[in-house]
Amino acid sequence: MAEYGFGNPEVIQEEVDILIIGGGMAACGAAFEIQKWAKGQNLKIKLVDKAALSRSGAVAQGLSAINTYMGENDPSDYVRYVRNDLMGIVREDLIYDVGRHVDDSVHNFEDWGLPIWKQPGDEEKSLRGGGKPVRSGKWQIMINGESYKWIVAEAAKKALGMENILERVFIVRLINDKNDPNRVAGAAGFSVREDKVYVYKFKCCLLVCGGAVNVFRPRSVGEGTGRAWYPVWNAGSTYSMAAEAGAEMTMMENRFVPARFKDGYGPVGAWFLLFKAKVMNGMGEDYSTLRGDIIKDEKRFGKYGMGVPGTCLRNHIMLEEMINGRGPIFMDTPTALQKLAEKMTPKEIKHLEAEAWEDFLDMTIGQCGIWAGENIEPEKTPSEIMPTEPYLLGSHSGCAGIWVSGPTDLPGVPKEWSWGYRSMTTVKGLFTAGDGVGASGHKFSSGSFTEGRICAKSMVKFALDNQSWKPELERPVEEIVEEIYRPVRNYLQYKDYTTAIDINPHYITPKMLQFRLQKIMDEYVAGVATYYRTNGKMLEMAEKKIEMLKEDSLKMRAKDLHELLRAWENYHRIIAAEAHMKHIQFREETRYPGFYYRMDYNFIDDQNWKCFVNSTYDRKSKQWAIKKVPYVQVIK
Ligand code: SFD
Ligand code: AMP
Repeated sequence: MAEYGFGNPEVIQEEVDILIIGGGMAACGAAFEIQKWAKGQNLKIKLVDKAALSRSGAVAQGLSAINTYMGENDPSDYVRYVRNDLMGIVREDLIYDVGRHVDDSVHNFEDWGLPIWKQPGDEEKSLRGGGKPVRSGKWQIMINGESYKWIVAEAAKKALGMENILERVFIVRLINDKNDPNRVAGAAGFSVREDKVYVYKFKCCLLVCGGAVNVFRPRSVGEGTGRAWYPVWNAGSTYSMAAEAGAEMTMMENRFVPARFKDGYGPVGAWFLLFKAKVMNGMGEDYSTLRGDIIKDEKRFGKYGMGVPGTCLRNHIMLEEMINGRGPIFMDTPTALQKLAEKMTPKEIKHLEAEAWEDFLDMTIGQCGIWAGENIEPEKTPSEIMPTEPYLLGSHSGCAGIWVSGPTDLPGVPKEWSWGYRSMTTVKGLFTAGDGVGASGHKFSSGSFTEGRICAKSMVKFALDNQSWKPELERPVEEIVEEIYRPVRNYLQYKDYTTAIDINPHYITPKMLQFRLQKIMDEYVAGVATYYRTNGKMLEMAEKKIEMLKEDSLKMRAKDLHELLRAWENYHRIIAAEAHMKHIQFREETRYPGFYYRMDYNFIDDQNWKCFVNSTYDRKSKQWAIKKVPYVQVIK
């Protein structure tokens, strides 16, 4: 083994008070905030990220807008907006809490150097100083955000200290406490650059590894493989590690199927909201005006189609066009730009066209590649729009995630929604934020950062309240190391059995296993193959196949550290996928038409299903327990 160069990892063990797992928006929020509360307390705090902080997570490529900024708006109104968009079932206490704190985070971003667009005349004023932002929508403000993550990470690094940050370490598992199975005591992972395994003990941790991408077969296959809208390095780690530690999950049936510019996955928000573009079908019809009323069918959609349609319902109207042969769907960029240009000087028109490109250059550069490669000039040629493969996330326009303890100072919130420390999961010492928090979407980058800050405060309190407590790992370190390196062992032990290293009866490559997962999810669990449709029988098939896939996942091989990363990402995806499938199976209605359809219950059923669906996973028996939890409206 030694002669092969890797396979005998150095094991590094460390005890800290607080471990932050992940380095994205939520983690940076926590890193920025935590020293303020920990000052003088002699707490050891560490952050580990699988990638490099400056460009890790969803904001890696930058963004063009901050989608959650209150400004002149009332946080209660924000709650109403999120509730409507997520079809009535959300944790309003959590959303309100983000709403009342989020603006301070955005003001900090500007202080740190993020350029925020201002209304004419206000260019020199900061938001804090009363400058009025350019709003694309009621909640969204425009930024020049190519370096957004870089700027935020710099502030996080400065606040926490680079000596407390370890990059390129992938955390594989949380480890429960030896004496209290409902408590976390540690976490373990490996370096993606060196032959090293890291084992941490802590009093508490923040698990913020983003959502889950590439669980479903993507639309981009073959030469386009690898393109996705949400970041491919969000591999379900948050959901799987929390579930395996015993945390109660919530709304894992939810998913986000965004309408995006086809093939390049460019977001549509700026086009709809800022440029006021319209979409049309293949016949050039403004189909949402012509046939938008289909969502007013009360038997199928209840009252949800009567007001401003939520994101899934907008998708539903588009999907009906596609399914009935009236595609492709186009974003009419030329008309939108021409209308805006009517009162502009030639110089202003050039600037407008540059903004159209910059929207993508700042955030989804691949879309510019498509435009350039296909000779598309947006002022002349419309672009195709397409609903993507499903993503699991809790911070954007979705609400899959973990059930967490809420704030205690809001009237009308059920007592059982808060159990001590804000943002703690049902497992003692395990906190989450951003994509990790379920039943409360539409936080976006700014809200995720804000939730990280909220966690920082409560984690410090937790660590101080538990100062005399000593974490003890439930499992021996050697066993954990062997488990993490199992894919390497599979490879080293069997690699000489065949002459082609990818073909071997003793192991499966992570890539092939990922294809299998994506095929199952796509074909049985309402992926693009079936136009997002499934039923009880299809889910039963998926259940069996995922169970076998889980067994086979023990046979994944890793011929190098890169494959070891891929192997564990896939394992995390499988657990997240299983949770999603089990929740869809349990919820016998179609709560999110346009995101997925249970064809055997193809209607919204408020009478029986206006409730949260929560689950817990038993790592030892590999069984899920699923239940209904009452929804309570907090804000009128
Ligand atoms: O245009 C491990 N988002 C948008 N937010 C906005 O405010 N405005 C926008 O314009 C938004 N749009 C958008 C957005 C995202 C993307 C990809 C695009 C466009 C193309 C959403 C936000 O970015 C998102 O809500 C937040 O970033 C979520 O924050 P967080 O912290 O929950 O997740 P993260 O930032 O992805 O960070 C995850 C981190 O975890 C690390 N990691 N580390 C150790 N071990 C493991 N096992 C790990 N697994 C993952 C990652 O490296 C990363 O650091 S638009 O579409 O509307
Ligand atoms: P997107 O670019 O699709 O991720 O959207 C960015 C922001 O704009 C999010 O807050 C969306 O909810 C919002 N948004 C996108 N499209 C529309 C639309 N057609 N109507 C209203 N809001 C939208």
